[in-house]
Amino acid sequence: MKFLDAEFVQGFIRMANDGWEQGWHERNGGNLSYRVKPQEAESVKEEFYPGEWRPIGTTVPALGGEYFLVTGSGKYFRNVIIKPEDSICMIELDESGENYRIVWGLVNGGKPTSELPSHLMNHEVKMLATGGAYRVIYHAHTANVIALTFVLPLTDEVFTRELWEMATECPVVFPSGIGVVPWMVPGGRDIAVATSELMKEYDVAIWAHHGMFAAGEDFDLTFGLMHTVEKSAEILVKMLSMRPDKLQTISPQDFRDLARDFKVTLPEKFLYEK
Ligand code: 2HA
Ligand code: ZN
Repeated sequence: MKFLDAEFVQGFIRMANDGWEQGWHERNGGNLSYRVKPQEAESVKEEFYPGEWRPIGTTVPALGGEYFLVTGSGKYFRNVIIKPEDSICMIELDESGENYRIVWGLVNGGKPTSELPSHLMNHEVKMLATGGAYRVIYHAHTANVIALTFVLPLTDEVFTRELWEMATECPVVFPSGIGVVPWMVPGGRDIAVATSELMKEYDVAIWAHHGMFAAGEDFDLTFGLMHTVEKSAEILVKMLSMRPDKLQTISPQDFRDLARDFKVTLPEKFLYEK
């Protein structure tokens, strides 16, 4: 099978373009990774031309030998759909989970996303927590969530509760809540460790004054999660722009009733009295 015709590659390209069309990827902002299934890697391996092994910058032993499709460092989401072979790459990890090599893509040179340590550490946490079900990690520069990180306290409790209140579907779409990482230097191991700690509990982590990470089983669920959180943030920004307080909202008891009927568990730490 031709690499670019494979369904998982097409799904990856479509998701990158959807994110671009949402306005979440100015210049080279944001990055996307997908943990490739063994049969998918097998189906395109005729086109592999492995490069040099290089250090990941962190260690992900549980991911040894896995393949990932990832966006390239400095590459633009805007270009993924027109020149995927220049914008994205497939990488293979060595058995120790310390090194990677490019096996396809980035034909004009370059490296995987600068946030590779965060992507891989999040993948490792999610793979272990879900018995392998989660395969997608997505980082986007979502303007409304970023705006809120300047005016809301940077706690998991406040962000989760405020975003839950803005749209009834939210507690059903992200029942475990949202984690918040205070401002940190991006690109390195420290922010990767902080983010992957939060990913043990949540599917969404906000990076203050920077953007968001979302994790999920497939492209639809992960894009949909990012979209839902950002839309809820947009409603909150609109509401706060009209007036600083609410005349009415969804109450803690309303959330408990919703949880019962929709068969989700909502942690009580988010249902505090205000
Ligand atoms: O430029 O989004 O966090 C890519 C990024 C870095
Ligand atoms: Zn970023």
